[in-house]
Amino acid sequence: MLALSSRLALVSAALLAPHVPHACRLRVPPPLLSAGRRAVRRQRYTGRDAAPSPAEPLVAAAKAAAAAAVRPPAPDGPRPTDAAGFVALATTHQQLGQPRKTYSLYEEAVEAGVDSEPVFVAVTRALLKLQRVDLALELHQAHGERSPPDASSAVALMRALCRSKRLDDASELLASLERLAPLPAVLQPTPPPGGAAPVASHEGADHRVEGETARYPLWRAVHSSMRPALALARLRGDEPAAALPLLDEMADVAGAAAPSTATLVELTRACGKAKCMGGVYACLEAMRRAGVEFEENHEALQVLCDALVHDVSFVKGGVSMDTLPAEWLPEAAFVGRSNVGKSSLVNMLLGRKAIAYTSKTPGKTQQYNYFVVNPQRDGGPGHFHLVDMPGLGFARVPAAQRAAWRGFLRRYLVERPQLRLLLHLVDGQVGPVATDEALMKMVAEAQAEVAEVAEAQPAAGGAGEWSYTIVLTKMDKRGGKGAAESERKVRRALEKAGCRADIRVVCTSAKSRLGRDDMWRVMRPVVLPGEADEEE
Ligand SMILES: Nc1nc2c(ncn2[C@@H]2O[C@H](COP(=O)(O)OP(=O)(O)OP(=O)(O)O)[C@@H](O)[C@H]2O)c(=O)[nH]1
Ligand SMILES: [Mg+2]
Repeated sequence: MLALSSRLALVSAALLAPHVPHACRLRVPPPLLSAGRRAVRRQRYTGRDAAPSPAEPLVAAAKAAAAAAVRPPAPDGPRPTDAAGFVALATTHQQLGQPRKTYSLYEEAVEAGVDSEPVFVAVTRALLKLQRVDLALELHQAHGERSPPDASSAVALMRALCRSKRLDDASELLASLERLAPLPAVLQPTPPPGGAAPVASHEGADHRVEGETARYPLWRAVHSSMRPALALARLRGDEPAAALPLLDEMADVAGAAAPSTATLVELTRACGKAKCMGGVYACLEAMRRAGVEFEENHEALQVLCDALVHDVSFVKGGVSMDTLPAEWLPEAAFVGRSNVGKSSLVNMLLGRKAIAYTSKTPGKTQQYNYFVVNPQRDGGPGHFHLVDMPGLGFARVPAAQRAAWRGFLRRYLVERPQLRLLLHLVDGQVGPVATDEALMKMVAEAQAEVAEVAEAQPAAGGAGEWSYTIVLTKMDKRGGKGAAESERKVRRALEKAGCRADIRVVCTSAKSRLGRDDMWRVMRPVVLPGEADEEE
């Protein structure tokens, strides 16, 4: 706030400047205007016009300020001697539509030895307003040789390059800024004790690097907004292969350098449209690292699901090994006791209301129901099968039938090379029961058998091996404490059955959609099977 006397002086100056065209006069709020008028009237009434009054120096200063404010510097007048003069002149040239003259102001300011930073900012802004992104880029290159640009100018230039589809220039700009603003020293990886590999941590970066380096805002802008902006432009330009490395790098940062949730949601949607499944997974990872709460952010969850599932349809129901689809597609199978919520979870995962039939009456699903996801991808990433299996241990099914189903399941686990992921659903309220323990035992034996075969045939590259995950269902009925208790019970049962110790346990609810993001994380080897092959 200006002091009252200065405000009065400014008002008076506005009134006392009759040579200034009406439209150019200072806009003064009405209460101040009347205060100004009163000040002028008082001067007239007291007849002090002739003698210098104490207010006069102020009025003179305000007159000068008003004149400077209303009269932009003449474009061909005397050259400015300070940064403010160059900044004002940049506006004049921009208003006159003179991009070259605007550009040369920066060089002039450098030669004149004034503080070139504000001039650089003003000239960049003026050039972008004149839509001369080429000159703005040239300016950034010239300035970058002296010092790193300010973050907001760099972001504005990156956005303008993306808008005008100069994506190769945008990539070069990004690379040069990454060189100019490297990872702050405080975030450099430090080897943890015990000789483990060093890990770069961006968590809590804001807090730790405050004041450490002037380049920090630029480093942050590069990660949180410039790289995502370029990735988005690449996706929209139908260049998913060029977008993917940018998205993967984005997924590596967190804390201060993480993009906003809105940016990540927009990127996820664009990845879905560009059929870039790896990109969707990079966004999912970036959301995890940015701490996005999916339960509270249903939009993010829906966008994620829409990006991964364009199209889904029922294929067929298999009742024996010979009647399963012969097509080679990676598959994820949902298994568990009757009524545990398998069909409901298939619907929840796919974002469909009732593609798999659910029922309060146990024993609804009687065959291996195959659903094909994204058939238009034609064997590429994101084209896979989901299998909704019949419930195990249902008492009203004849014993012979139950034994036949068990035999079929055993063969399926050992002899089905398409199987990549077995999701064993356990009621989160009840915990594992005898049927679950029997299934865990069968899984441990089947996995050992598959691993033995894989070892005997190393040329097959581990074909036939699959991962196993426990999914706790109906967790909307249990609180956070209940989840920990259910997980403990599951871990004990797994150990007893001889299963591996690193098996994942995921909490879900088909009702509240809890755990849909985790389910998709678990589904990664099915959605992106090529990636797993590369790792092997
Ligand atoms: N509260 C709650 N109820 C659920 C949830 N998931 C499923 N249910 C209910 O549990 C019952 C059984 O669900 P289904 O999805 O048909 O179970 P299923 O495992 O496919 O059953 P079978 O096909 O008979 O083996 C239905 O009444 C569902 O509405 C959940 O997450 N929360
Ligand atoms: Mg079912």
